[in-house]
Amino acid sequence: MGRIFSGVQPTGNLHLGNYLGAIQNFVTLQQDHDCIYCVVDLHAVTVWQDPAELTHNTREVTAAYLAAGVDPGQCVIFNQSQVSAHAELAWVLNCVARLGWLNRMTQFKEKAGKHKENASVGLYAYPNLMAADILAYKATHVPVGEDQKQHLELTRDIAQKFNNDYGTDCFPIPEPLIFGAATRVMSLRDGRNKMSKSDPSDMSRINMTDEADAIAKKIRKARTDPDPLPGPEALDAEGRIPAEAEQARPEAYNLLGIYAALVDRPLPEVLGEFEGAQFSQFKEVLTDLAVTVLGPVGSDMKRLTGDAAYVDGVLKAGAERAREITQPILHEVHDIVGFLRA
Ligand code: AQP
Repeated sequence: MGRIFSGVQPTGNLHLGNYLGAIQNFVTLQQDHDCIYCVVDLHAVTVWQDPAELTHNTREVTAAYLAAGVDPGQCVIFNQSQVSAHAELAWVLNCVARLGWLNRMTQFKEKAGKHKENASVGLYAYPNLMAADILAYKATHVPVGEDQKQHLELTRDIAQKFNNDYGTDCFPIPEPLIFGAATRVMSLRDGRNKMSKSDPSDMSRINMTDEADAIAKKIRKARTDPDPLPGPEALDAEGRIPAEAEQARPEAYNLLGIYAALVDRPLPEVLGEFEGAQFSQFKEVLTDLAVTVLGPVGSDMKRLTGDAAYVDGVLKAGAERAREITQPILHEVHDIVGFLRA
């Protein structure tokens, strides 16, 4: 595998979905790959961010990477705004991407809601910036949760069109890496919605910095259904949850998926263990596991977030390495496009 790029927005309320769907996979991948992990602050300002909170949240996401085990000695860790190649390449890609492509992006429709006319231009063009993030490093693989699949397909279209338009093979066509037992962690209050930072209900998500009693309360109050837990025969031949089963019992499969991801065991095995159990019994075991796994990460995150000098130093060193990688790629793009470099 070539080069890995991924990022998380510093928009507060980092949660279990961000951890299982993204950050935990970053740690796994760093062992044998060239990895670049970004705190995407330019993406964050596509919706209003209080400046002081944005600074704090940037340090907090960095602290989450470090606390989860991302090693700045092995990977490049930096915040996006410190590396101008992202914004510069995004402009060129704005001129490659088509309006029709962006009009199909479901995340813009969800985030802009009924007030599309009032959404920022940045929110609309967000996927082009994401394409620039990836292509500025000629990254070949992008670990993301399910929700980012459509944006990554757009990146592939943009890379392909740039290469075709200019008759070049400058950009590799990046592949999504969607893996792990929890690629789409759902809300604890409604299993049909994704667990998300912007959900107004804090009870809908387990935050990475939640204390043990908060985790216990959220899991205890998590929505369930009246039936006992299903067994492995409910899964398909590949050990996956069939769509109809998930639709019928979204909360049950969400909690079981979270358990499997946290304990790092295959889903059929977990269903085998809890077949026929009541939710009350299962929730106690899940709580203990969530506290054991997240507790140390959350407390390390808090300690590191408070050590601004250390975190800022990691980001500064990472930004320098990122600039060294992107500068020749940006020069290559300028030459291909025909921008004069005197
Ligand atoms: N619920 C989730 N399950 C699995 N993976 C998830 N990710 C996010 N939510 C889940 C993955 O986390 C990475 C970073 O996400 P992001 O910070 O760039 O933004 P997001 O996807 O917009 O996160 P949220 O929490 O859903 O924020 P809001 O509420 O603002 O929309 C990505 O790899 C993402 O797939």
